[in-house]
Amino acid sequence: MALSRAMWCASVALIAGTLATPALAVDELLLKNDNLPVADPDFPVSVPVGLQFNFDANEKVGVVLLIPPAYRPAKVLRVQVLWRSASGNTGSTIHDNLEIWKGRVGLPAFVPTASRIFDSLDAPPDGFSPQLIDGYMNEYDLSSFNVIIPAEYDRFTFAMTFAQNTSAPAGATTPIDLNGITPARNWVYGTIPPIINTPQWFDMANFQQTGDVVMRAVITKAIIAPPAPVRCGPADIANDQGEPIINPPTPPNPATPNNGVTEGDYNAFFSGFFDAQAWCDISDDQGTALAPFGTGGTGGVPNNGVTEGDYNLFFSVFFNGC
Ligand SMILES: [Ca+2]
Ligand SMILES: [Ca+2]
Ligand SMILES: [Ca+2]
Repeated sequence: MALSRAMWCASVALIAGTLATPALAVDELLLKNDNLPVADPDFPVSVPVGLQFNFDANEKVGVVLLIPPAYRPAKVLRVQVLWRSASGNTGSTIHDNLEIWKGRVGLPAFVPTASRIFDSLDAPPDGFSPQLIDGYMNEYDLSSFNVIIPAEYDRFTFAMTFAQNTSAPAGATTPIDLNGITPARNWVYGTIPPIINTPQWFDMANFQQTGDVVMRAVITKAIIAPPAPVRCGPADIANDQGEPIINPPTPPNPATPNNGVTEGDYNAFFSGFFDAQAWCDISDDQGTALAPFGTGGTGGVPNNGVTEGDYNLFFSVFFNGC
């Protein structure tokens, strides 16, 4: 276990390289605890860092990142891991996985409670393990995985699991900055045999670590689609004021109630049927209801928009109500 070992810390001036600033889109925000400059993943990182801790296989290192209110709920677009040895040129290593937890890991438990919402090994279609290149800010694109931190969480945890032991300073590790450590932002998951033999999260600030781990994330404010309207049957196409709730030309007033199949649905159907408006498309051409109420449009039966099939279905179910 790394925490029980004699620890050392060294500041190393690293190989010279360009420190460019990568462009962030206007709606993106870089989150970090460390005070090192923004680093372009395409160039070696050339600023001094600390090398501390030897991690063991299956241990995790994690950083807790705070989400400004304007970015909640947050979508995690990319994550970054600085990876460094003293020489900065030991090549690349593949470790086990990357994880995102909503909330803050560790004890005492932070409210709302942390739970893991992303594991790169489970990422579709085949999962992945991160390859880390010594001397670089390694960046991983998570934007296609829809990793959303719900609005009630003001922080999340980005963690990585080691596949094998690290061996700084000769080997690379996750380095730290040189201006002190922020409590409850840097965590390691492991054991301290023989005292604590079940893995758990430990706050590195309590274990002589002197800097913040240089692991970061780029977020944007998540766009949460409004929930699909609740409909009680195929004829329930509008709210009680006749504002369409399926394929609406404009979003219906959310304050207007929808009490199932009413006059509002009748009015909406006749206001749109003869113009073939999309909210009247409730069945396939044979009058079989579309999902979620039927299997319309499957089995080779076409659905050419608003046709006689929709008319027939609407009146076959309208007077039944819901
Ligand atoms: Ca710091
Ligand atoms: Ca209705
Ligand atoms: Ca139709």
